[in-house]
Amino acid sequence: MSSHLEKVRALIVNQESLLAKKNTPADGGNGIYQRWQNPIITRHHAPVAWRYDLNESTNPFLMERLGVNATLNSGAIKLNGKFLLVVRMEGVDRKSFFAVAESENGVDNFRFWDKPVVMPETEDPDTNVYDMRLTQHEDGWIYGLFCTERKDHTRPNDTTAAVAQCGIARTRDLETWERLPDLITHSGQQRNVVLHPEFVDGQYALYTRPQDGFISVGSGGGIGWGLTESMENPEVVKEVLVDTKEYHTIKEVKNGQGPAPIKTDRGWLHLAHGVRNTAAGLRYVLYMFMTHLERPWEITHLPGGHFIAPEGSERVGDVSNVAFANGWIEDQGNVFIYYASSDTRMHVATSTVEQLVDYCVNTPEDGLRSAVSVATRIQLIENNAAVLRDL
Ligand code: M1P
Repeated sequence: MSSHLEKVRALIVNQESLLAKKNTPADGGNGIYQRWQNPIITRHHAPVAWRYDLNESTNPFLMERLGVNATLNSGAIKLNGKFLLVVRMEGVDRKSFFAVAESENGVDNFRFWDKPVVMPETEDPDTNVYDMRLTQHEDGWIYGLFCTERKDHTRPNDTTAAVAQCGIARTRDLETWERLPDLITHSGQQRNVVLHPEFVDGQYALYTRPQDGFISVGSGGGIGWGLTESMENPEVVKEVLVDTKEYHTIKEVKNGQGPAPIKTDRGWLHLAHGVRNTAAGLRYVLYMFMTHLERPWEITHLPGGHFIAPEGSERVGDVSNVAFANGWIEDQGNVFIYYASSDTRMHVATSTVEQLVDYCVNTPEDGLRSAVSVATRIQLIENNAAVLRDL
């Protein structure tokens, strides 16, 4: 029989071997990005001391007292030479909270900081907070915009009725956070709101996602755009649509901006998610587009179809068939794309700004009809004939 302390030691040693595991590029690839073999953060990465009561007198069976259910949709930033993810950690009680995980190289050995983020609240306490988008703004602050979810008090008898709005906090170091008022918009609800990194017309610019209901965006939806004079009293009076949902596409049901866009000399690179319906439920995939450098609300390139879709074991989880990303890091021309699979675990795929711009500029748009898809593919086949002849 091993002693209590030996059992505690075994828990920690097991976890250390998981945290120290090297990641390697996965086999194959498509020339656009490289998936990496192992998920980078799972619920098993949550520190032992965050889950177990390690004290023998209060926990003689060494039970996991506060289990972690999932580690998903993470904001990302490189700060002081470290790759940092603000992970959405979900307890077994279904409540999400934020926790910072750090890696030296962005692809493995992610370790959580000592304690989860203590996010200050407004006068209207949040029931649930999740999916933070980090923006290093030119005003000098790092902003974290996230979904704050509360009970819909207009439907007191419906225990599932909820309201989603955009919570806002700012920080210099991801340790101390200053909570600002929630964003006011004149749409029913908001999720997937993202701060643009630069002032536009002297104002803060936001990508929004106006929606009628909590799950359904209703007749509106699409990725919106609006300006606010201040983040201390943030209000978007007018939203224009940047990218609409579209019949018979990967974003037929809804879509949402992913992380803040990356600036390139050809325009702003955007990562987003698109949702369509299937007999097996909603399918979430990632897609990309580019917008104009001076007018970031205007799309210049919109490659057709998905960029990353859940594959293999990524397809299974708490909410299966979901790829979702709200964090990426551009580092000396390399791009680290952090995505969650099936609302359960975090992965990384790597690419470069050059590849992603090429992908956006040169991938044909969705022709919206089968006949156009066939014509586009036949054109590709015919263009390839000469190369194949020379083999
Ligand atoms: O379950 C899939 C995703 O659903 C929501 O995204 P959206 O608002 O676009 O439907 C979010 O709850 C997200 O966290 C989740 O991953």
